Amino acid sequence: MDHAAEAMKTDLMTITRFVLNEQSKHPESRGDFSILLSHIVLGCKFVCAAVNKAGLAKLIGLAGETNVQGEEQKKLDVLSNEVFVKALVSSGRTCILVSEEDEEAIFVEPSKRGKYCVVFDPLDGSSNIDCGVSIGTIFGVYMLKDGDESRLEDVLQPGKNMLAAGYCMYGSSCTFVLSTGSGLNGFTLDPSLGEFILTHPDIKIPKKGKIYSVNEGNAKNWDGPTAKFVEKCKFPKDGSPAKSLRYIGSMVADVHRTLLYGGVFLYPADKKSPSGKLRVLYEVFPMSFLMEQAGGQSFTGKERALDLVPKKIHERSPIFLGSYDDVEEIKALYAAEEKA
Ligand code: FDP
Repeated sequence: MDHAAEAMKTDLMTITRFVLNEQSKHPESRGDFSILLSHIVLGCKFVCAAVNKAGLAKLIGLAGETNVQGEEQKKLDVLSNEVFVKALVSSGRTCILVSEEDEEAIFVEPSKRGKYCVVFDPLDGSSNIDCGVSIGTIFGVYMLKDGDESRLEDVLQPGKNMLAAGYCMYGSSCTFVLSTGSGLNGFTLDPSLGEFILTHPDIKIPKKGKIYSVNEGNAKNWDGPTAKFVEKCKFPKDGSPAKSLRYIGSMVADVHRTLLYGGVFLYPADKKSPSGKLRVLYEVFPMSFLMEQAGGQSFTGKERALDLVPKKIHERSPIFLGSYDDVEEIKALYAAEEKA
C-alpha cells in the first residue's frame, strides 16, 4: 500500500485549514482575513450550485422569465451579485464593495463595517451561461488606506497594493484559485464534503508557452504590436513550432488554462475599443496579481498592469498576461514601436 498517498487522501488540506495555517505565521493577525475569505468561499459555493442547476432552468422556468409556480426567476448574474454583496457585508469585515453589476460603489453601513475593500465580478463570462461553458467569479482585496474613514480612493489604488486576489471557476469541477501575496494555490470543491481541498499547490506558470489566446475576430482593428505578435505565434521565423490558438471567451477559463499550461492571454486595445474591453479593478488587477504570483507577467501595452492607477471604478484596460518569456516578446514589440 502507498502510505504517503493514503495519508494524502485522509489528511485533507481544506481551504479553511490552509488559510488558518497561513494566519498562524502572522502572530499579530486577528483572523479578520480568514473570516472574510470564508464568506467569499460561501458565496462561491452558492453560485456553483446555482450554475450547476442552470441547465435545468428550462424545466423550472428560464432566468428572467416566470417559472411554473408563477415566480420571477432571477438572472444568474443578478442572483450571484446579491449573494456576494450579502455575504461580504454580513462578514462584518468589509467597508467598500465594487461589483461589476453595480454602477456605484457600495459603502457598508458603520455597524457592519470592517477594514477590507473588495472588488469583484460575481459572474464573469456570463454570455457563456446558456451553452454550459466554464464561467467564474473574480475578486481582489484591498485594505483601507488609513484610519476608519472609507473613501472611493481606497478602491482606486494600483493593483500592486492588493492584499489578496482569486477566482472561482465553475466548470467540469469547481476550482478556487487564491493568492495572499506569497504564491498561488488551487483548491477543488469536493461536492460530497462541501469543502474546497488543496489540489494545485504552489502553481507556477511555464516560463514560455505553446498557446496564444485572443479573440481573432477583432484582428482588423488591432494595433501594430498586437498584429505582429499574433503573426509571430502563427508563423515563427526562428524555427520554433507555431503556437496553438485556444480561446474560450470566458476570462476565468482562459486565464486558468494559461496558468496551468502556459502561453499568453490577450485582450488588446483596438480601433473600436481604444481602452480594450476588460475592467481594471475586478478583471485586470486580480488576474495580473495571480499571474505575477505564479511567475508570469502582465502588461497593458504601456506598463506593468499592477502599476496602473485607476481613476474610475469601472475603468477598462488592454491586457497581455501569461508566461514570462511570451510577455517579454510583447513588451519588446511595443518598445520597438515607440522607438520608431
Ligand atoms: P462576457 O462578455 O461573456 O462577460 O469581460 C467579460 C468577458 O466575458 C470575459 O470573461 C471574456 O474574456 C471577454 O469578455 C470575452 O470578450 P469577447 O466576446 O469580445 O471575446
